[in-house]
Amino acid sequence: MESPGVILPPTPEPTSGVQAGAVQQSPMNRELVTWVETVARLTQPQIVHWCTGTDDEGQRIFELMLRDGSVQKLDTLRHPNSCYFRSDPGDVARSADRTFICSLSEDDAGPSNNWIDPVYMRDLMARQFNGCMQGRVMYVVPYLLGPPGSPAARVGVQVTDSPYVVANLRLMNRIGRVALEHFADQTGFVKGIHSVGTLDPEQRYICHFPEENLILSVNTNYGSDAMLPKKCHALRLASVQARREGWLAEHMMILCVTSPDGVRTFMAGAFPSSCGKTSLAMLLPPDADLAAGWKVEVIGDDIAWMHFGDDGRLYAVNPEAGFFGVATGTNGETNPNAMETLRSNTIFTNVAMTEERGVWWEGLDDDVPEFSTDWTGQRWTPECGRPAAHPNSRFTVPATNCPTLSEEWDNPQGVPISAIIFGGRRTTTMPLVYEAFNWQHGTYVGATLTSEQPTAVAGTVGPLRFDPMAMQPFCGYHMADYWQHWLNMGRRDGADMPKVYHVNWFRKDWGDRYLWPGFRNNMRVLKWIVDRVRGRSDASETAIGMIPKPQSLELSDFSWTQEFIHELLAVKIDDWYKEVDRREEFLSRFSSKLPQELLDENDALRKRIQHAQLRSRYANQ
Ligand code: GTP
Ligand code: SPV
Ligand code: MN
Repeated sequence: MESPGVILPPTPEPTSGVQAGAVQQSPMNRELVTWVETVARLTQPQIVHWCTGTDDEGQRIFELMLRDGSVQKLDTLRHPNSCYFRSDPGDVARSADRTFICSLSEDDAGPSNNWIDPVYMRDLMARQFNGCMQGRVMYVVPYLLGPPGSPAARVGVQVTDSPYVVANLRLMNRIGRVALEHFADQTGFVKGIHSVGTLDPEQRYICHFPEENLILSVNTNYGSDAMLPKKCHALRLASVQARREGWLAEHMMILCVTSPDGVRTFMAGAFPSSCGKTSLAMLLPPDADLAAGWKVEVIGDDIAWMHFGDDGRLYAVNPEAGFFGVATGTNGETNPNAMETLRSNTIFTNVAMTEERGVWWEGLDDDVPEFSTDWTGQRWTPECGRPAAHPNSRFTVPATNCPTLSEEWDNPQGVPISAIIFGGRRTTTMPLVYEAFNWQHGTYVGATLTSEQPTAVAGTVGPLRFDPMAMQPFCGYHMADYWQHWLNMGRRDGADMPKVYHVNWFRKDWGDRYLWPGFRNNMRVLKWIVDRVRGRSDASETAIGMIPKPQSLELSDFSWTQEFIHELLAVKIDDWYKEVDRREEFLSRFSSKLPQELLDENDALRKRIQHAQLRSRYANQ
């Protein structure tokens, strides 16, 4: 039995007068200590380790994992301070069907969540956790979500028996002392218990108890099913809290576009998992735009918490402090800023490791290693017929690694959001970009967001799935109540809501080729949005919303053919009839609680399409 080192007393040593005093005297802090003692009695670890978040502690946990073989050190020249981890082959992505919302009433969870009775589930989880940490270290990780000193920030504590999870939390979150210092100011904290357990997928449970601010997770060691501050706290529980308190907890990246005149425009964007949030947040503008003085900077790549400011605008903070990004497909062309970001202090999960202790994944480069160890731990050669990296392989890095991190990223007040962008993977129907008419229409656009998720087989397209606001897997309560909350936000006295957009980088032609080159070129769409929110660009009104006039997309330096542009911006009546029918069927699943406004929007859209059809018929006569 090895311990990572010093076992700290539950209350940290005072560092400076007032703050440290507050830590020790806070009733929250006492509640925390009592709760941790209760958890330890249940799980029976040999050692309880309170994480301080210091570099020294991180180093010792890293060395411990190296010694027990759970991670491998990468080449120190090419990947300073970085390591390689493989998870169990049955534990490589979020387990949506093992994720439960255990609200007191089933109706509060709604039709889009798995609900289980909280009393039953607590009992089941108590049996899972009983003695599960015997002979091992129980880490206690206090964490702060949001910038230090921010009125939007919230605290929580995750107890875990996984050093790998602690290592990830260190990179992804503000943990340890800085978090404890914020406990005094808070009226409550989220409690999370996690155990790696047996990793048996049949016995895996990721459970949320919104009334108790409690998360229980067992038999997983992967991603946000095990790193509880991310999706479990910052989205599922926070969404419930946000509704109660009048703010929004969203699955959105946050970025800042600076125009050549120095004006900054902040945008938030919701795209379903693996549909382009990190890529857009880290976007590198085309050379001509860089030369003209345009700049794009990242504030967050996955989650946004948005509160009203005194001026009635929505201000966003990123509750996290690091990125857990998709590795597969990331390269110097698709995301050069991500490649810079992961040069050091990175945990690579489920990629391939080369014989020189480097990393490789499909889509990284053409320098395919002759031999490597694949994500399952087997010897891999280019001829072996298996992928070297798992399609959902990931990198974990601190945000401060990113060369384009905005200086506003930890502004306690957040950044004022001028535009909210929704987007999914759609091979047909959805134009490159359109603007919603107003907040209610924008809420409808978000509520009916769909994507064709790629399947595990490369090159194929999955079925069309609704993923409202990209929150289908992450909304901790009834989806229809959530839509009502969005509508209510826009009706608040003095509210000055962002404009809402829908984008699609994935439209294809008959030959199954993307019509849009994407990536850096998405800047052309961001610039149009900047112009729109600054009132400097016109648009054509169509049945579905406002669409750029081709000349306003600034495509002059662009070799893309005019036909493609025309096709990209086309609103095809037949496709939209099908779309409206699909949406009506989807919305009707929420019948009892569905806000009437969303049905009204769907009907209004259908009428506008009918008008457009008539108009084009007469025009052709
Ligand atoms: P999560 O971390 O799962 O929430 O994913 P994400 O939304 O951050 O997606 P990410 O940016 O990691 O992109 C996922 C995949 O989409 C990657 O394979 C990207 O290469 C691809 N992608 C992103 N932007 C574009 C684009 O403009 N065009 C095309 N064709 N692919 C893109
Ligand atoms: C997502 O699926 O949206 C992710 C990956 O960001 S995970 O952290 O596993 O949720
Ligand atoms: Mn995500």
